[in-house]
Amino acid sequence: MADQKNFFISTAISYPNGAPHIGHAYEMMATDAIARFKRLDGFNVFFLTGTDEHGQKMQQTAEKQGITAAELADRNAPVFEKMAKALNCSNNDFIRTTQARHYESCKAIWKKMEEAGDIYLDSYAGWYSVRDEAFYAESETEVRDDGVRYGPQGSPVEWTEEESYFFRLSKYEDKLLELYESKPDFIGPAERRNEVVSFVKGGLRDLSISRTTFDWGIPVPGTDNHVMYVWVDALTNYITALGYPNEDTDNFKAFWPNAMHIIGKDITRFHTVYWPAFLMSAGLTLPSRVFAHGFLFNRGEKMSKSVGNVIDPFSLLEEYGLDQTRFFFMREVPFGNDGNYSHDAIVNRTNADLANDLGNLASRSLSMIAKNCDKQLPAPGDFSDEDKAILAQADAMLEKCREAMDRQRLHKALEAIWDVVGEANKYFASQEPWALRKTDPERMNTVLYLTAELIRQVGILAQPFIPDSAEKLLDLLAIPANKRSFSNLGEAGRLSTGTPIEKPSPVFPRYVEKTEEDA
Ligand code: ME8
Repeated sequence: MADQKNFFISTAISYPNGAPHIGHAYEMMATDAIARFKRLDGFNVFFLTGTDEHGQKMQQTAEKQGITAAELADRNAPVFEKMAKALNCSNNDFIRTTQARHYESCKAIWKKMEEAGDIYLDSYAGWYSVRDEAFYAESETEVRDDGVRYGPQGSPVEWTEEESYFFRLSKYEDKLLELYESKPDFIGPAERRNEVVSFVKGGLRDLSISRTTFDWGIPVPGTDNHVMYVWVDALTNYITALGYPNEDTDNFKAFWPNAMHIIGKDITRFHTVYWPAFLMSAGLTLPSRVFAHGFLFNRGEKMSKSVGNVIDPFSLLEEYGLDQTRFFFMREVPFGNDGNYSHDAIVNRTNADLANDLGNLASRSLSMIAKNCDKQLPAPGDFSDEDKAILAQADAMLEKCREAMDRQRLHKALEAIWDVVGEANKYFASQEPWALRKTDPERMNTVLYLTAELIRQVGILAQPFIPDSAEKLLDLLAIPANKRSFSNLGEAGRLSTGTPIEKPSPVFPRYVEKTEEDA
């Protein structure tokens, strides 16, 4: 079916109450890699990211800075957009929740939930965390030694009492449990799924979904003093971007039925409890999967000493390079787990996996072709068993990567690709084509042809993760633009004898430590 080939993927939309940090960058890079992977694998992809601009957190931060919340959003949202570009994100849209299209969409979903009989007026008295923009039951909070009461994510909560509209979340308890049961893939990874299931099994209380004590939000239709709770507004961004409230747009019809949300683990409850309940209430299709990644921590002292504030994603890119940064985070941190990063760890990955293993292999083998084979890919002779085995391993990469990427195991996909890089290095070293040049030039041709073919397949599969470098690698092999998708992997796109091969320019520069004088 045609619609099976469509794929929607989103990041969370970030609060622009400050400049973006590495956690935001991490989520964008990883989501971009999945989006690119799917495109190369033949899917029609819509990748969405953006900023979440309403709510009390934005209003309070703006007040502290002596500006309006709108000014704060206008100052920071462009920095998030700039970061998406700097990270080479292939997003199809960048949504800001202050846009007119989004007001329409939120009003429409609110009215649908109201028509379903799921919204009623009451008053809220309970704990609220501005930092998390979340209501918490008293049992989820604790008073610490400092006398302050904290919520489950470690942010302070304050007592809030105000008139509020409520959403009948309690009505959806069984339906949600049924959803988790019948669609075990709805929430990933498993730890997050288990947490959500036990939270819902613990009983759901109706949710306060409007605020009256401040006005930085989308007005509740038919009232003059309520603004929507920021999470009602924020979650709705995903369908706004596809054209909602018009469910007949091509994008809505094509993409909403196969939607995946990539988020951080701290906002799982909003995406896997509230959001599906709102959608069920409004009579809309649910996303097919919500995957929560872990948190990043900077553990390396050396990093901050030698480079300054590297938590800032822009300086990280400047210091280590775009693809180096993308590769490091995706290869090093199992997606779904928390992860640490440090200067040494980034340098190790950059120099070992990229510069040495892939970069050197490409430059040594392709230089030999340029020099010894008349700048043309030589014709291979018969393949030995060893040749056949390594080619088979390369041909099998796509299936392994697909399987890993379907579970959002980005690090496993990269591991499968770099296993082949490792094997290719061993093959090249053990075959000694430089020695064969004199003793058995035909065999040298076979070894060089095969090494180039391995690099081709690695280059094609590495594109989602390190797009610019993979492009350079494929350029060195003169692979035409229309031969770079995954359908060209394996037998289908084998390199042709006679392909022009110039002396290669380096693809992956080594990271060289700065000396005291440079710093
Ligand atoms: O939560 N490591 O926005 P946000 C990894 N506006 N990921 C991190 C992180 C870290 N140290 N810190 C934050 C919001 N994130 C809401 C989302 S979606 C409808 C509304 C992740 O700016 C975080 O988990 O606080 C979230 O997925 C994203 O960055 C934006 O966080």
